[in-house]
Parts: sequence; C-alpha cells; structure tokens
Amino acid sequence: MPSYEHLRAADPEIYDVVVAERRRQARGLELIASENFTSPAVLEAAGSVLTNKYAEGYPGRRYYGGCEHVDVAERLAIERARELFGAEHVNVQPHCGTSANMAVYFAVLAPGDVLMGMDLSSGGHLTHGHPLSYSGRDFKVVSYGVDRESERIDYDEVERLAREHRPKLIVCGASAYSRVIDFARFRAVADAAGALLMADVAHIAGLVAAGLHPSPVPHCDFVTTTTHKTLRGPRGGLILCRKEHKKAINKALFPGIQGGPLMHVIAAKAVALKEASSEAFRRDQERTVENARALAAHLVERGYRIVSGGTDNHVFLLDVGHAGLTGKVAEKALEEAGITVNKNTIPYDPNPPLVASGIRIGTPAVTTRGMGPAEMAEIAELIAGVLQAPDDPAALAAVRRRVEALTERFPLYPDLP
Ligand code: DSN
Repeated sequence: MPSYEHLRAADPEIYDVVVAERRRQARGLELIASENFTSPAVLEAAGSVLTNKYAEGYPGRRYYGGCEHVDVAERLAIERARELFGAEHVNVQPHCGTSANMAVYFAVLAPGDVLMGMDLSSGGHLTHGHPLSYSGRDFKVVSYGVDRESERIDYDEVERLAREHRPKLIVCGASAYSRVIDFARFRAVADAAGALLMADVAHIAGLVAAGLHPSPVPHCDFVTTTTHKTLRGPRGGLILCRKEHKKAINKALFPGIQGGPLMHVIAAKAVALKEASSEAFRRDQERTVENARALAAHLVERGYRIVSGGTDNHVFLLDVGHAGLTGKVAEKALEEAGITVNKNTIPYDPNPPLVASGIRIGTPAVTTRGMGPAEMAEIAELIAGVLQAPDDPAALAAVRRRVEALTERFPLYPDLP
C-alpha cells in the first residue's frame, strides 16, 4: 500500500486532503449507489508509474515507442473483459461512462439522427438524450419513462414509441432503476423498429459479471459500462460490442474523441476484471443485492415508501416526499449524521432535480466493507432517526456517533495513513 510519505513532504495541503477524504470514507456510511471501495491492488495499479506513459493507439499499433509493457496491461484488460462478459470485442480505453457512450453514438449516429433513451427523471442518464448533454444536443431525442402506477418500464409503450419514431439507436440501462431490465424485450423492440441497441450497464455491471442480472451481451450491438460502480474497479469506462462494430468503435474513441489512454487506469481495470471473475466477488455481489433488499424492506416496515415497492438489484429510491421532506433536505441531514446519499428525482416528481422528492440508496460500498443483514437493520434505524428529525442537531449528532461506532467495526484500508 502507498504510504504517501513523499506527498506529505512535497505538498502537505494535498496530503491533508487525501487523509481527510480517507477518514471521511472510513468513518461514514457510504450509500451512494454508484460508489464503491476498490481493492488495495487496484489502488496500487492506479497509482503506479504507468501514469507516465503515452500510448495513443491500440496494442501493437501505437503512435509512440516504448509501449511493450503497457501493451501487456491493455491486452490483459481486454482479454479479461471479453471473458468475463462473453463479448466479441472490448475497448478498455474510455476515460468514463460518458465517453464510452459518446464513442458508440459517434460510431453509428450522424447529427440529427433519432436516439431513443430513458428519461433522466425516470431513472435514465444524462447521456441518454438529456438536453443539457451532448446526447440531447446533437441528436433528435425520443425519451421513454416508467409507468405511473408500477413505476417500472412499460415495454409496450417503449415499443409504441420506437415504431412511431424509428430511432437509429435505442439505449437501455439506467442510473436509478431498481428492477431487472429485460434486454431480450428491448432487442425485440429494436428489431421491430429497425434500430441498433445499446445497453448502458454502468450500475449493474458487477451483477451482470456475477450472473445475478441477465446479461445484455447476447441481445445488444453495444454494451457500455463504467468500471467503478458495482464492478469495483478504478474510475473509468469500457465498451463491449459485436465484432462487426470493432473498427467503428475503436476509431470513434481514438482518435475520434480521446487522446492518450490512461495506462495506469487501464492496468487497474485489468486488476479489477481479474478480481471480478473470482468466487469471492460473485458472493459479494450476491450480498450486495441481499443487503439492498433487506434495507428497503426494513425502511418499508418503518412506513417509508420505496419507488416500485422494492428492488431487484443494488439500488432503490426512497420517496422522502411521502414522509413530508424533500430530497435536498434529506440528503443534507443524512450527511450531517455521517450517512452519504444523493437526492434524486422520483418518477413524475413535482420537484426540480436540485430539490427532488427522493434519495437514491445503494449497498455496494457498505457490502464491500463487509456489512450484512444485521447492519442493514441498524442502517434503516439510523436513516429513520435522521428523517424523523432532520432539523434537530442533537438527534443528528446522536446518529453520527452510532455511525462512527458501526463503521469502526468494519475497517477500511487499515494500512493507509
Ligand atoms: N454519476 C453516476 C451515478 O451516480 O449514477 C451517473 O453518471
């Protein structure tokens, strides 16, 4: 593990930031559904000398000399991702999920083409066609949401929209949706509309790798993901695709939208992908889902409303509007008590995104720390304690003390300063 002694000597201010953030992570309850804690091995690869190397191009076809070692890292990352997900082709260079999605769009769409994706306010993502993102600016966007009653994707409605608007590309996948996504049904919709199909599995990639969520790979032309959420790798992205799209994808990413790949991050992705093929990882993903179900059920027992009534995966939305609060107030009060979540719109939310009526809760990070069913009962009690008294500093301080006692029992990176 790095000791940070050089950083401490050279730049005490940044050293202090790193130490303070490490302490925040260790002493708080991390319930942001898109965050996780990488292994020490991933941290070491990401902090290695590979950061010094320029390697524009792809393994064996670089624009720089001296790439013989980073080529090995990139080939290992590609091979491991191909095997883990059963994909025909993998590009491991996207710096993030947004650039992975951009590469797919730029590979197959021209400005003005019709792109169909899930509405952000129903659980989709900015890059699935939101007007503030490049995806909503360059393409003609048709959005689908969830059914008002069931709060689940209405596949008949998706098919109706697709037949009517004939998108060139349909995007499925979400950042705040707690139910299984039926990729086979999306394929049928895409075929009926003559569209290509892309799944963005950034949130559920770890579950897919562990066989706990149906894989999109057999059904989709493209699959994109980030590597740092349930997959528990470094911050970054991946693109999986059918082999006929290999050339277009590689070209769209580099030189299309990115320059030099982050070789230290690609090496760390390789490490994470190796870890993700282990039985221990599979078991952790299973526990992540069990914990999410248990936490949601405990909150329901306490009278809270969960969007769609529960969860099949690692995440759920708690309707705090139902408890007379806003997401903004709930997020802030929970943060003061040492519990980190993010405010999130719920389907058909009357509030704007910066206020929102929900909070998004996820269990990947607490599960990585080793927490299980008993801790989920306690966390539900702590969340309820905050939501019942969001303006009471004494109540929040009391919860914070309990959060610190709980997290002390599950040490995080004990070897780091
Ligand atoms: N920021 C990611 C998330 O929290 O889901 C999406 O980009």
